[in-house]
Amino acid sequence: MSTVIKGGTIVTADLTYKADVKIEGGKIVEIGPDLSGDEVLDAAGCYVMPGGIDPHVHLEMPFMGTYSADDFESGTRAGLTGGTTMVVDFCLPDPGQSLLDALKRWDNKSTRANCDYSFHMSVTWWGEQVFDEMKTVVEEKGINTFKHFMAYKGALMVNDDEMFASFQRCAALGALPLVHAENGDVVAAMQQKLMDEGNNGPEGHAYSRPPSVEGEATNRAIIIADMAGAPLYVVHTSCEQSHEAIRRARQNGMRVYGEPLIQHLTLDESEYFDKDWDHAARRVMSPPFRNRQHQDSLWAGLASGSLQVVATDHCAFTTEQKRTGIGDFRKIPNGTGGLEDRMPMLWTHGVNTGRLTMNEFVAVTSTNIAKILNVYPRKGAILVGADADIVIWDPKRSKTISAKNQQSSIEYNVFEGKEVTGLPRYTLTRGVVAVEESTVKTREGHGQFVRREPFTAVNKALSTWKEITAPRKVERTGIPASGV
Ligand code: DUC
Ligand code: ZN
Ligand code: ZN
Ligand code: ZN
Repeated sequence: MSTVIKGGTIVTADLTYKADVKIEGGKIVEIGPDLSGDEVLDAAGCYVMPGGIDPHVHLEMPFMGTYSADDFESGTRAGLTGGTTMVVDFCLPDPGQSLLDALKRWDNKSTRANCDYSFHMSVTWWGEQVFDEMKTVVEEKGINTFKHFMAYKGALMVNDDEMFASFQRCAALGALPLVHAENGDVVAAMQQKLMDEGNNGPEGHAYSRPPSVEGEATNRAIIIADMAGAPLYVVHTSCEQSHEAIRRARQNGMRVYGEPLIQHLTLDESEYFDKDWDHAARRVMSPPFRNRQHQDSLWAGLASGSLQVVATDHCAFTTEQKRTGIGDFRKIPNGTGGLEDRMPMLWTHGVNTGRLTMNEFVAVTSTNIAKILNVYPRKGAILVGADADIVIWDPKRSKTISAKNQQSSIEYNVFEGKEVTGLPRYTLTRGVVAVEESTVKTREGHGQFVRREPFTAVNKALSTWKEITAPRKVERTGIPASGV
């Protein structure tokens, strides 16, 4: 049984050209003019692009006393509806818990996924057991990325010495460290101060996490990674201070990557000053939304290449869950949704406005991510031999985003009322049509775990070759007698 995508224009990270695409056994088997097959998908007037990869989601995650509301079924259904064909979720061991035990929980819940998926492993504590298990995680479990929280003091946060040890371990294993970069000590102190002053509403969340605490932590993580001889990936880069640190590091030859979220690119801090408590609390996430200047910085970074990836940090909570934080913003579960809307919102606000080319759109939603996470060209490519994870994108299709017809299981949407132009006509996951215009045909359990192999030495940070990581022994003479 073969499928042919006919009459479309292929758009990849570096090329735009007219050709048909033939699929068999879930893979792309031929690209060229006038192909025929058993089933034909009409792509006239459409762009044929690699399916989106969302490298940052939290599905059914135990967090802040509850569980994020979308699971692997509803989350991947939402993703596919918006053109995303692979997600990477964060396995989150409790502090003190075995990484491998935590992974068993993630293996169980991910069996319901509608599209392919992978995991990052979180390092939420440090010790010999973590050091040992990291090797098994990389070599046996096919996970080559480790996330570190510099915030969430007293819960998930790791200290600088622990990060340094873990980054060195990553370097030795050919793994890429990730950081949630916010100064957790300062955030905790600011939160307490705001509460003491009677500032307990959701706006207190934003006041306690200003851009400078993110910029400081990003810079600190970059220096620690460089000292450890490791590259670094900074999740949810939301502000100029953090972007600046990444830009500077890259100019100095370090492999540092930055990941803005679609929420930070398109929504701003005024959302927290909406009079309605629910409205503001639904938008509480870390880092919080920023002002227009920070948004402009992120867009500029995507266009110039100093930022490489657009993700969602999809971590949806119902209004009822958010209300746990009435009277104390510190208890509002942090997180917003975005899986279904990332690609249409980025196309509308990026490509349609001229801020991004179509090829840049493909790069930041798919190809760059596949390369950084080491799954290219199996994912992120329209090439013979690649998985047929494809979105057939209709640049003329429009809709108004609304919770009324979304796939996510929560009852609101932070993008409510936004008009988007540019939506999938079809989304294919390994050759299977999962979405056809507004008809969702996802198959629960179709998704498979994607192994990600360790990186070769070539992808390690440049500092590996600097003298600082290989101290030179000095043969000294004339050592003065002590106590002189
Ligand atoms: N930030 C969020 O807003 N939610 C999940 C975790 C995080 O770091
Ligand atoms: Zn985070
Ligand atoms: Zn409102
Ligand atoms: Zn996250």
